[in-house]
Amino acid sequence: MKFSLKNKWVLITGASSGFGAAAATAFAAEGAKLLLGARRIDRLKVVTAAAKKAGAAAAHFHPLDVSKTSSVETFFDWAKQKIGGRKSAVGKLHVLINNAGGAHGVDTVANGRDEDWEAMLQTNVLGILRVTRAALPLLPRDDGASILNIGSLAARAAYAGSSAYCAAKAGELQITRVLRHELFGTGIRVSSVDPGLAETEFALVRFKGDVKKAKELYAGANPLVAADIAEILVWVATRPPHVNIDEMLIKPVDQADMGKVFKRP
Ligand code: NDP
Ligand code: 8X3
Repeated sequence: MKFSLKNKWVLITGASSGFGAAAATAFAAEGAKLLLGARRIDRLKVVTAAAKKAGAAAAHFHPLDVSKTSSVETFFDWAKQKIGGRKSAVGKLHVLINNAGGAHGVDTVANGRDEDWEAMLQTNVLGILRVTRAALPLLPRDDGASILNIGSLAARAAYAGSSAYCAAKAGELQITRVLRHELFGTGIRVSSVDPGLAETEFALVRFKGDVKKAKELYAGANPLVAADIAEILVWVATRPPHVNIDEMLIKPVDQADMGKVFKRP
């Protein structure tokens, strides 16, 4: 039987835009209770209001920087209070979506910058580890809980100018696989949802705010949109509790590989 998300707590990192914001609305429509984190509070406010409108049983937001352990700890102290207090929060978080992350720059290794490499590994890899460590005590055993990690086609393909991003997403994929071993016998499901080209703020961040370059990447490409991935996240989390979707690769039909996208006139 389909796992119901009604009145279940769902925690989403990177909920201020793109997949995270769309997931907030999609899980809200299932009647879930939402805990949303990211650095841009103004954007989280808007996403939270939209989630309430879409049918969330509850929706709350708090600042979160997954690249800092202290921020993750403060966020989880807040999350536990929202769920009902330190002790009663244990076993009450049914879905954790590790979505915060992204790419910074398109430099080759020869020209790469430490700050870009560090940002990519801090968010896409260490961020998942920090957030999952904090969340694990809250996830119920044998009650359909899910950890959904957002990976990428970049974990499975290579493209010049993407070394640290490919490495980071390969790291995410391996963390997901390791967690499946470590959580063996707990009934906690662990999945990697791995999109290809999707039109979000991803390109704007990658091109460091260059709107023209970001638009060019998507122009004529018929890319995925955030709602496509949000719908899939809901589907994965609502499978019957004995079903684990291990890994899922989703590409636009016009994408053959990383950097190989058919552009329609
Ligand atoms: P967006 O840029 O639209 O969203 C990224 C989200 O991550 C934002 O909410 C941002 O919030 C948050 N974030 C970034 N850094 C941090 C941080 N240090 N702490 C907390 N939150 C952070 O892009 P997407 O929605 O596309 O990206 C979501 C995920 O999907 C990323 O992991 C990305 O790598 C992955 N992905 C994207 C693809 C695409 O083509 N769009 C394809 C495959 C994977 P804020 O800035 O407010 O902190
Ligand atoms: C990004 C995937 O295909 O746009 O995570 O490079 S792709």
